[in-house]
Amino acid sequence: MKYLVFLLTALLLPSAAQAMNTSYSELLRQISPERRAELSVPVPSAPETVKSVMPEQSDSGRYWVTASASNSRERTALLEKGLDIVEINSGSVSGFAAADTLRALSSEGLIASFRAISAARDFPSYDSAYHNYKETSELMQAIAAKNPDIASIFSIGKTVEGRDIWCLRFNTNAKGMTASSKPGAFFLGNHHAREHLSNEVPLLLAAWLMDNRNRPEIKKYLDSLDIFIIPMLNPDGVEYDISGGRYHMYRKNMSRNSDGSFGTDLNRNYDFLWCKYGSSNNPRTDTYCGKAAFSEPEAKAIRSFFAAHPNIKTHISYHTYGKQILYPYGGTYDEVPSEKDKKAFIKIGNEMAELTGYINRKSSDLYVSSGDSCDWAYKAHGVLAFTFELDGRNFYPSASEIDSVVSKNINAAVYLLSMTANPYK
Ligand code: 0X9
Ligand code: ZN
Repeated sequence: MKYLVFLLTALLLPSAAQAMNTSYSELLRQISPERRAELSVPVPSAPETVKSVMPEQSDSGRYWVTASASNSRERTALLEKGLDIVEINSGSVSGFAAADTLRALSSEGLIASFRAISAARDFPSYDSAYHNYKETSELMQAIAAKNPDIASIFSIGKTVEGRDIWCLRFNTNAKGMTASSKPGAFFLGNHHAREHLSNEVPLLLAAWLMDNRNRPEIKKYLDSLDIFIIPMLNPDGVEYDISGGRYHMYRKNMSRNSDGSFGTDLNRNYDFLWCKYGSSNNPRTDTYCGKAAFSEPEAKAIRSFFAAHPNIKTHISYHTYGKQILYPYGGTYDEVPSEKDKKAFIKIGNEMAELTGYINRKSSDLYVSSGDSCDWAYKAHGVLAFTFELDGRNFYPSASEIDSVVSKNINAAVYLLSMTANPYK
């Protein structure tokens, strides 16, 4: 079975990945202000604009369209005419349309504005150092290919739109999905689509660990632990958020809801006090908890992943932003039942706060929201699970900020590795 997984992985991921540079310092060099200046990447002061010309009959492109619609009936009519509604505002909706749909809507006087979107789904040029799904997958594949004795890559499941959710694993004797009795540490990013730094931190952590694998103080963890890294849990949402070379401020996954709207908040979809507090059962809202606990394939994949790896002891789920380290519970003001675990959360969290300059606190101090992944991981599996709210003053910090955020978070992650074999020491 495991050979089948490797074969499929090799077939599914482009071979270009084999030749890719995986060096941590080179990855950082690519995002340095000097390098960006060298490449003369312009940093625009305003979002890029695309000249909009009504498409010809032969045009097969896609368009981002804003059309007028003030009520559910009008929105339903737009859906039936082929508009893929993504955002609903008062008096208008925005979404994707093929050229012929755009022409038809325009002839009925329904179009407020439109712009062509490039087939490529990518970050705006000034933030091209961030890794999109393809680049993330290729880099993970390249890291695994360069370190075959210790690293493997496998998919933990597929997203709503059918993308693989890739996991990199560092373990000297267990590869792919096979079980291991070594203590496990698990780093996870991008529950929320627009939180792109939360992909960069675990992704570059993986590159850094492999670059430094022979340093005795790192080798001892690589030899004795089972390390899992899933940098991008919600690639559908990420690809939507960066589609057309601009940001969409999108948070959720890409599930189609019964009212035609999109998305469940994946960090409200786990089965601990599901949909009780700080979440909404209105599908159009950003904090929609989904039809049921674990209704979403991405959350289900995480559930199966934890079930398959009961050796996992420690965990960080990366989010942005706020410079906080949050420990359970966040779904209730109640304390975790074990005094020993509470002490470990405070001690380990405080140490990681020292290393990052973040504040360590109980998650509910921020706000109470139930159904989040870390509460569930702790409650269901006893995992010492921390939510990190990384730096940034908004959801789109400049690529030049990646370096410092990643570096300090590597220190915190390595400290967590040092505590994984015995978190209570
Ligand atoms: O609300 C969330 O899911 C997280 N914040 S974010 O801005 N990244 O969306 C925080 C989760 C922390 N958990 C609780 N306070 N329950
Ligand atoms: Zn988040």
